[in-house]
Amino acid sequence: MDAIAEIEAAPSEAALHEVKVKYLGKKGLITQQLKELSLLPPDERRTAGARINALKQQLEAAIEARKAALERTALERQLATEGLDVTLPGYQFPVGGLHLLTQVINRVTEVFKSMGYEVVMGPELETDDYNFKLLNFPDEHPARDTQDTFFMTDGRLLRTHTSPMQVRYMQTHRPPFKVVVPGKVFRNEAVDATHEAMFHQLEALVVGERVTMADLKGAIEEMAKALFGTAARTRLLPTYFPFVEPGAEFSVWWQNPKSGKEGWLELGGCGMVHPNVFKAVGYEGVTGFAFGFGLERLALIPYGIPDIRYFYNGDLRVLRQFRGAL
Ligand code: YSA
Repeated sequence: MDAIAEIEAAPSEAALHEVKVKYLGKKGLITQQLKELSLLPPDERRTAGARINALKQQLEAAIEARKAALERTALERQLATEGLDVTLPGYQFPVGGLHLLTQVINRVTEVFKSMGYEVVMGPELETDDYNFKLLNFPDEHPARDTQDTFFMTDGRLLRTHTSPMQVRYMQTHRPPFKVVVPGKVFRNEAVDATHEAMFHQLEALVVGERVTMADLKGAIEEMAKALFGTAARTRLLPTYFPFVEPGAEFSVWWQNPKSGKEGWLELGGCGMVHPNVFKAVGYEGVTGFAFGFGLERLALIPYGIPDIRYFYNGDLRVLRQFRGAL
């Protein structure tokens, strides 16, 4: 069999390689002939050299062509066995979604951003000073009992509210400003349908010259209208927090268009920043208001969720209902 026929008959890439070595390898027939050229008389050497080189090129081209043909056949065989059947039914990839609380937090912070508030975050592990003392809860103050929490051995604690960020923010900024702080808070709580040991609050703080209680009421009213519609109403009832004077709890009148249920939804606390808090951060000649409320509370009633624990037990049957709720 001549060389070209051998190449064209090579059944695999390995066999083709063997033929290539046989003719063009270091000890191959063609290589050998090229080496032996020097033994020929000079006048024969040139024609013999040209002939052998032409043959070499012919073999190289034949090898390339056979290699391409073998690759094509292998690919065709692979496609025939592994081919994609586009008529087969596909399967659906699971699609995730934002947790209802994440949606609520995003929505509420968007509302405040649209009213010109800056959004900041604070540490969840706090010192007693920020969580209590600088907020006018001295040691042994009875109001500390309303916010028991979890303590580290070094005296730090899991913050019981987002209010410590009022002090942290004021220590590093000069008024006037408007700021909100969403985040996780913790309490040593007997967990039930409306109380969790970990929940979320949103704090708002506005400080400037001549900020009044009317501004506080207006801010709460604006937030309620943006969240619950223009018919929403709000009310303040006097109450006590050490870091405000006067202090109030605030509620929003809400109506569920689906169930027709309505009522006062008590959201959180508010008031005018206490002079002792301003003294602790070295502010003079300004006034301010603050409020803070539970974000679970905000989501619980309007969405008809009967138990706060549903937010955290990871039951997909609950979570799926609120994919893209807002
Ligand atoms: C008051 C005055 C200000 O100027 C600023 C902020 C505040 C709020 C204050 N820091 C505070 O934490 N008040 S609070 O103890 O009454 O909690 C506020 C809200 O958090 C409650 O109205 C409720 O909506 C929610 N909350 C409290 N304990 C909870 C809870 N939500 C779920 N589980 C719990 N265990």
